[in-house]
Amino acid sequence: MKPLSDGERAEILPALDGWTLVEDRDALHKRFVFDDFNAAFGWMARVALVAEQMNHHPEWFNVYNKVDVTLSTHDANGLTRRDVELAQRMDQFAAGIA
Ligand code: HBI
Repeated sequence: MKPLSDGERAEILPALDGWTLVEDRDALHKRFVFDDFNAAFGWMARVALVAEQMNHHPEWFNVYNKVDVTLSTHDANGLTRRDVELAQRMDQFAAGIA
């Protein structure tokens, strides 16, 4: 799996909603905040099914209504299109548009 090129990064990353580059590794981070734990965990459950279908899994940490997510591709030791795709799916679920 090839990491995103500089051109792809310049094009794709600014278009992601609220995702930032992690300082000490080639990864994306976003904190999702939900109304309560039920909403947070329900979102995680939906994402988990998609992650399994994609065979591409998030690194995430949940406390009550917040979920901190870090995306990177282990096999590429960096960001790939799979991370972008999963980030977009996560945003769609969180926005209730999917
Ligand atoms: N998830 N984020 C991420 N990165 C990977 O490289 C990855 C994964 N889930 C499953 C997976 N790779 C498998 O292809 C390998 O563990 C065999």
